[in-house]
Amino acid sequence: MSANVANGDGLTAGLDETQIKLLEEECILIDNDDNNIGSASKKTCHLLENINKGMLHRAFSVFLFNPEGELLLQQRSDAKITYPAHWTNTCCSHPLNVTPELEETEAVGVRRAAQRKLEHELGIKPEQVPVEDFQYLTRIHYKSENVPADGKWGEHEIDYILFIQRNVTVAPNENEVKAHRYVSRQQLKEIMANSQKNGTLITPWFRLIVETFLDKWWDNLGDLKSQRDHTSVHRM
Ligand code: DMA
Ligand code: MN
Repeated sequence: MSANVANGDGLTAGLDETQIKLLEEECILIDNDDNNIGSASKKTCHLLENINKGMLHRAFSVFLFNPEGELLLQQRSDAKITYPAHWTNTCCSHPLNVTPELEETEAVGVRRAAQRKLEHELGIKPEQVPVEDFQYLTRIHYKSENVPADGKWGEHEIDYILFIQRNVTVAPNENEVKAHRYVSRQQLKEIMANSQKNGTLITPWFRLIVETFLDKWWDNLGDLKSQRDHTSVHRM
């Protein structure tokens, strides 16, 4: 792999130091069927130059609901390298190339990574989000260029969709999260419908999920097992 990979010298000039450091994380490289084929740094995985050659990595998206059935949204911080200031689902990131997060049985590695990042981004204590409480629903294969467009960064992932309904205490990490709020289905519909008019930025993957699957899953919050599809990878 390394011979084809851009070193990215100078690519991070002017970016947030903490976020630059996080580019050293080692993500899991996969083929189109989500088979582990190696690893590469977060930086390498998110460079358009590599994405355009087909490089693909494993990711997850958490949708956390409170006991009232409202969804927790976050606004990404201005420091994020990709999609700064965009509103999105509760938490997104990547399982890392470390033994506990590589475990594929019942997607336990991805669920462990979700628990880790809910604490890192939103200050949610791991005991409030037990690994066994995350419902893995399905996988979405998705690609996009960064917004605002920079010609450098993008996403190309197979994204595990994880739902969890729990009463949690949120204490956001300001380097990651600018704002957060719970929304009802009606409030989310209004936010999405008025986003252009109001200048509300929405991540492309969250918009895709809202427009395709979210209603059906939200309808079935009390019986998420009925919504599981662990065989498909939805190409979007
Ligand atoms: C990447 O999220 C994952 C998806 C599903 C887009 P991210 O950019 O928030 O990752 P991280 O929090 O690790 O920077
Ligand atoms: Mn990614």
